[in-house]
Amino acid sequence: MRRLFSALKKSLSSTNPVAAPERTASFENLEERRLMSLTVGSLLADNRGQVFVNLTSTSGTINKSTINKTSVILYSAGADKIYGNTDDVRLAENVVFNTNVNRIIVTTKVAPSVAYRIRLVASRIQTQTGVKLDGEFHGTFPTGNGTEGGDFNALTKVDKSITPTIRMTTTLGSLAIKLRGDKAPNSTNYFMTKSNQGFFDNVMFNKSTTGTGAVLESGIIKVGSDNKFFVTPPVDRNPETTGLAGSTATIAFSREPVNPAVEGNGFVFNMANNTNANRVFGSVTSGFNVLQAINALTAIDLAPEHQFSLANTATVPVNNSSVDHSTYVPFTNSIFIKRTAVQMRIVPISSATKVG
Ligand SMILES: [Ca+2]
Repeated sequence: MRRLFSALKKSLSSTNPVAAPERTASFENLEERRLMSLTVGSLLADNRGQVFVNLTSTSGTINKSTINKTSVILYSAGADKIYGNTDDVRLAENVVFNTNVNRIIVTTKVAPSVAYRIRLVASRIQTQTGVKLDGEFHGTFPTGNGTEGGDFNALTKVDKSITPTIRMTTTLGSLAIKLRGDKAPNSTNYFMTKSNQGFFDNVMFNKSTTGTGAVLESGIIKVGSDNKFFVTPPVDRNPETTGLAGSTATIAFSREPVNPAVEGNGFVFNMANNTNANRVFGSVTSGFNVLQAINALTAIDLAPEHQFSLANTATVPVNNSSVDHSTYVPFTNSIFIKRTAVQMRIVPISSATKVG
């Protein structure tokens, strides 16, 4: 580099007026090419058909109009069950680009736990100065081979491990929960089944306690955009003895207030080291700060305007500290779970691949 620079200096001071600018230009272009890139920085996909693609640009603003259904494409395997050939079927999808964080959000509907293919068309996805996506994917992020161009091609794979990760999106942010199928197989299976059914979508956080025994509960009361809400019927499941401690940032099924011998759909996050051991079936591996933020909100007792059939379910955290039980508007003021789904594994796909 030093030699190149001194050669450049030499040429700049050269008496030849034509040679000097030429050399300067070629030196600058070399530097530019190395620094300017648009890559996929990370990607998250879930088993209900939602994908987050985080783009990284060192080439300035990404051209939002280049991100649409023709540049971001999801496929199913088609009749032959092989991904990556002409038999693949494009999935109906919704593509949104969040310019604040350079994130593409793709949503489609897939049967839970069916793999799907993700393709980003490099020739279309560009920055405002026309730098194209450097998208080649070999299993690690960021993508690319250092030269712009090259489609991103990946396959989602169902996490068949005994400790899958749930991604939970709330109105205040997202978190990841590792389920402990090794210690709590029944509870893990039940939570995954309910997640796959979308049962926890629009379920509010309904109990918020701090200090000794602090928990944040959810899973029981559904809230609708019509501002009505209802307590889901109890299911009376036999508790599982998991042997896992109720330490901070773990998740445990609640016992039903009307019959503490059984469990239902209610679950709590332990916000402190608690004594509810043996009900724990997983732990929060990222985003615990989201739960702490929810638990720090003002919680209001909804009774008596809103009657609940279950005791201890009415202390609801709200997003506005001036709201009280008489001015509370369920969909507007509640903090709720928007979605739970199982995170998929992401693998490169370069040629036709059969997924079992
Ligand atoms: Ca490339």
